Amino acid sequence: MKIYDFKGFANPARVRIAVAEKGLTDQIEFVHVDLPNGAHRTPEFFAKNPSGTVPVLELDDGTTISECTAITVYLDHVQGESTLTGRNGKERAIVHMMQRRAEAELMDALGTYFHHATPGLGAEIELYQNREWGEKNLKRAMAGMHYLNQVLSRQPYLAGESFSMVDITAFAGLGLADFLKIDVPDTLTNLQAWRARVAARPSIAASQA
Ligand SMILES: N[C@@H](CCC(=O)N[C@@H](CS)C(=O)NCC(=O)O)C(=O)O
Repeated sequence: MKIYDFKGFANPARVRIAVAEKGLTDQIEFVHVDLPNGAHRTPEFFAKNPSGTVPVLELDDGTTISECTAITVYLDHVQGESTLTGRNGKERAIVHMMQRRAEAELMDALGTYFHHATPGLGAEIELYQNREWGEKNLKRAMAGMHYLNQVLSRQPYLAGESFSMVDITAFAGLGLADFLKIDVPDTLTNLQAWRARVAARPSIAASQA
């Protein structure tokens, strides 16, 4: 299998953590896509992912799967038990509900702030920017952090009792916040404690190696 990505970027980080969690590192060839130089805006790359984003998983039969959630679902079913995306219908439903919230309220909101209210990927790539929309999304992301903190007041992980892809999404989202020099407020003690616990998982160090 191949994964087209850009090491260190937030969404690629989500899939790299999932790969490490599932013990699949040896089965993947990572292919660097030079986003700042527009390598994801070519006809060849659009054929793999019409959205022009990384990561993209390419299976040995040529099938291409984009969107971190879909990629993680696939990786979670390659071998062994599905540990990241729910073990039964109820768990799967809750994981997907919370995954959507972690994306919309944190990861994607910060991504929109990055693309609209900062230089983003550079003038060649950011052809339309709307600073007000970017700033509005920063407010949304801060509210998202408060929401996640509240969820963590009643359970150890974002989808319940066990670690899941939702924790990966939110952890990578906070990594993007760091990159953007946006602090997690000190008052969000549940989120801070959860972050430290997730950071200690071997998959985090392995995904950054
Ligand atoms: N919803 C997508 C988001 C992917 C995404 O936005 N990736 C960023 C890198 S972190 C990207 O490729 N951006 C390229 C661009 O915006 O031109 C997913 O889950 O994979």
